[in-house]
Amino acid sequence: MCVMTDCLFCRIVAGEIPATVVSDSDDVMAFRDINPKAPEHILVIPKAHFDTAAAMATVDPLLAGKVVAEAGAIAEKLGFAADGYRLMFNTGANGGQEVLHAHLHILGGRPLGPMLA
Ligand code: D5M
Repeated sequence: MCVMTDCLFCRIVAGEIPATVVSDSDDVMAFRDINPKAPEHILVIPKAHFDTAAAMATVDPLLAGKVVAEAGAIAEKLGFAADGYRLMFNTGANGGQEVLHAHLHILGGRPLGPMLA
């Protein structure tokens, strides 16, 4: 379980900050991005705190797999999987990571082109 009281996403996990929750299980949670870059923009996070996706996958590869699998399940559930979507883990400063709690962006609902700017 998440213990980082100064982490924004840990506080969402703890219910201290509201979010538009899309799915919630014992160890993985998904909610809508507050600043959507596409018609469908959802963040899938491990409830336990890891700074980065790589740290999560190193310590708990099963959990990392659950995060990715949940992204696919959400895309199916919300009906945009067939048209395709993008999964993205921003990492560190050059990767544009603003929240230092591993999170998988799901972007969908429109053509995204070859790469996001
Ligand atoms: O992405 C961090 C993302 O987190 C960014 O797209 C905005 C989103 N964000 C920030 N605060 C919130 C809250 N309170 N709810 C939902 N989404 C939020 P990064 O990859 O770190 O740049």
